[in-house]
Amino acid sequence: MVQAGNMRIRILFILSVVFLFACESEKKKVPVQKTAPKKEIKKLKKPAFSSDSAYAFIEQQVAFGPRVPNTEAHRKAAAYLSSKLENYGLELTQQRAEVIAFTDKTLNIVNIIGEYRPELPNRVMLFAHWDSRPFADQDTTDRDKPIDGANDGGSGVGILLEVARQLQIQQPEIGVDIFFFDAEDYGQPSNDIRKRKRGTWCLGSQYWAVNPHKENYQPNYGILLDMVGAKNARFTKESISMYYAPDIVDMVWDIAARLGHAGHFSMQHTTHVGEDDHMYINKIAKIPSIDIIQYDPSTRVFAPHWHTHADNMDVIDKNTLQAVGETVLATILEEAK
Ligand code: AHN
Ligand code: ZN
Repeated sequence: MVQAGNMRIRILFILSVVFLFACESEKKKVPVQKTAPKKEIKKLKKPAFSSDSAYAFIEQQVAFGPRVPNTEAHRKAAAYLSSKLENYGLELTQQRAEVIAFTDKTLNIVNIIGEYRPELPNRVMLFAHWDSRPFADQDTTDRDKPIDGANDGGSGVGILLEVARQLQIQQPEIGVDIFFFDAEDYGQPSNDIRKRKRGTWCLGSQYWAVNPHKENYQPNYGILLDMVGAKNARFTKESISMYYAPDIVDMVWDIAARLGHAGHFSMQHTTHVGEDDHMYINKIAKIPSIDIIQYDPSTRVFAPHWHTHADNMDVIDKNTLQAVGETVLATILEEAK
């Protein structure tokens, strides 16, 4: 009896000591927990990338006039883009084809491809569309006239030309393929009176996905740049990219944050924003691919200038070009490690 009572007191004593310690350590934790736990962001060195140069490449494209298939401006721009890639030491392929637009018109298109270090098996695919929209269906005036497409078309190509220039300077040990797809933006407008047709957008990438320029072409992944040059652009995590290649989206967005570009690369997800070149690259070519594309979830539009005549050099901003260019280049340099 006496022993049992003693035991009870001992256990009580031990329990209260444990409790006291627990309280002590709880107290100690309090001030630490007051401020939200900060996630360590491992900073990344900014790679050399010139937004002045990317800007000049956009200006040059716009100067040809709208790059609409079957026009003189389109032919001149194709020659310019091809010679640029070749001059930066990339192996050039011009894939010419005839495709049928939603208007039943035959379009003479050319996909322009430049390969950096074509012999290396470790590769990344970068792409953008180089054509500009033949009409301004989202505008209030001159809807039947083609647009400059400084942002929609010009910006992605401008950044990728600067990436090509930097590859030649920096010589990283990785294969990179730069694709300029044609006739992405010849799609049927939503307000068109004709019967709705399917698959009228992305004609160049659809053609290439069915007819690749090389056998057994299998890069690690693809990154599409679409409307990547406007002031204060925000790139949300786009739904087709998140369906086919969520880990690539997360990786690229993480690299952007580590470079200090979290302001442009938003953690917000978007619902369906319409088909784009990466859809066919994922679906048909089976290359996991993501789209860096400006989208504003609050207004549910890409940008106010989208498919209007306001999509000219005035909307292009070097800060955005710099953020996207650095992010893409840093991703390649990390992949080369
Ligand atoms: C559609 O509007 C169907 N797709 C958006 C892709 C796009 C158009 N990107 C540039 N222009
Ligand atoms: Zn467009």
